[in-house]
Amino acid sequence: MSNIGSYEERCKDSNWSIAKRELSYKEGGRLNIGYYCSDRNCELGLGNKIALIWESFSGEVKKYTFQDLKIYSNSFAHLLKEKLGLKNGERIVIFMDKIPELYFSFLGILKMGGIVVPLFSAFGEESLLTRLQDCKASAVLTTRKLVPRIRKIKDKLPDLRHVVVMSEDEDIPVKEREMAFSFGQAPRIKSFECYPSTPETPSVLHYTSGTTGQPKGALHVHSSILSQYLTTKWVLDLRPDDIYWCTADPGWVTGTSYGIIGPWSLGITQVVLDGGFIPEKWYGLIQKHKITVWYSAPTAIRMLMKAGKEIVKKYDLSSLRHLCSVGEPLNPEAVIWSEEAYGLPFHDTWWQTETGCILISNYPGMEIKPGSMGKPFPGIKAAVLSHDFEPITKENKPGLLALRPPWPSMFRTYWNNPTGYESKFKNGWYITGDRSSIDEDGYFWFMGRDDDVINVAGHLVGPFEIESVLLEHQAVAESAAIGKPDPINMEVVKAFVALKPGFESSDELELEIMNFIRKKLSSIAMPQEIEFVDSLPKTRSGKIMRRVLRAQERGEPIGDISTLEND
Ligand code: 6R9
Repeated sequence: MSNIGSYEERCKDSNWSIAKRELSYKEGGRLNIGYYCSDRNCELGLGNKIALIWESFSGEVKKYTFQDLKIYSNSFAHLLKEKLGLKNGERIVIFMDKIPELYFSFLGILKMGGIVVPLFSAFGEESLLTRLQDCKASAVLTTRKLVPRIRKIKDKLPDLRHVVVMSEDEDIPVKEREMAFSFGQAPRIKSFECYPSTPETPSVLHYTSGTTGQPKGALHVHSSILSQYLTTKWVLDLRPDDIYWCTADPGWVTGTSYGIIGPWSLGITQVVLDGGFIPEKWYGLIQKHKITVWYSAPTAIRMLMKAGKEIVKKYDLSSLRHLCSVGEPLNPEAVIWSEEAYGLPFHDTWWQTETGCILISNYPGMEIKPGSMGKPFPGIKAAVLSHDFEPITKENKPGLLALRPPWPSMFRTYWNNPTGYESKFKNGWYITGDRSSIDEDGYFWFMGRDDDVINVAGHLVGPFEIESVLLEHQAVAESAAIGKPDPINMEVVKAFVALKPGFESSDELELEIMNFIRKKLSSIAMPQEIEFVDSLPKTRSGKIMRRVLRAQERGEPIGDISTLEND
């Protein structure tokens, strides 16, 4: 049993003041995530402790202490504030692979009071443009490899004053509004006066996809650290001597809440692997760095299952103590398999970009029901609601998964979209967009999404974003994008396309359109299949009924189509 108390005990006395106390936060005082994750650990005597073990895909390893984290994040804070003149509240985008600079700059931006906007390094120009335009970013921090994508759209971004290009050497050729930055060559700033942020000062803006419109920026504030700290401690069960590995990329919320803020607010050593998925590489990483706690995602687990149990035996994985998963439904087979293969089950956790922290989970020590998301975090009230937003009290009856706000890491708004934000609340509940049921023991079971958002390997993709880019292709007259079930990735994107007169469907055209999306949006948003159709099912008001296409695709009943235009 762990040292964190049982779920039942915690439910009796849980409240966020425990996190405040443990972080020595005094009501009304300053609260800066950047300070807590680096300087405070040094003040607590952890300066020489390893904060980050970074490994490149080719196997190069670099280690950084909390003292390094403090100094390098200071260097970034200094650069942004003193050299570039950026002010608190400005949106500063990080567009990098998982290199050390990403982690240092994340803390540096928070230290100088900026709002961090992490963007996934696989994003193409259109994905970048919509997000950068929406948040009116003042600066982008990127690398030599990725800067060409920013250059392509720079002219459409009048608010973008600075593009900082990470480089080993500051002497590289740069273009207008650009500068090169090498944290190795930069002055070592021993102390930096952090921006006096309070709990409600904006911190991180994470873009996430919805059914309608372009991606929405969920705005978080500095007090999120209270939730991230306590959930990391109690659900991920991190202890001082742990070596922790979160496989998520900080372009997505798991990679910031639990790949930066959670572990470092606890002064924990974490491993980052900059590279894709290869089972040998992953097992080798666990063996080499003696990883103890591993936070991953169902798609990765399914891929490891596919690679088989034989390969597991070639590695010493005995350092592992606790495993958790997030992002998609964790199928019961995966829980059972991991118990057989690693001697430990994966503990499913549920949460969202908007919630900022884990809210439902298989708490350590609690009996795992394979296939269930577990129970609400101590102190969190969750329910399943009917379509008139009243709690369903009957056991095992599916409804809308809802939560009773507030908690510290709850998002505060959607950037530029207060109406979209307000529409997420009904009768005092936050409506998650997921469907769930609750069993006789209070365990929550995920039933699917209640909207059209597509979940590709744990990454949410908005159909509207794909459809908008499809329409930019010269051959496309109409389009619809849906999620098609996939044995490994949970879902992949399938697009239905009606062509303009004069264009003929062909395999070449299918490939051309797929690549068009990959380049403009990302490989995640790229349709794996395109079906050419004469027309698309629409409501009388002209809205495409993705629901009908999805039901057809899955061989499910189509439901009420009384509003269908072409019936
Ligand atoms: C953290 C994160 C959130 C959506 C969420 C749901 C799906 C996440 C899940 C899960 C089933 C789980 N999701 N965890 N579905 N079981 N344990 O993933 O945030 O990218 O915003 O996605 O992902 O549909 O609503 P985000």
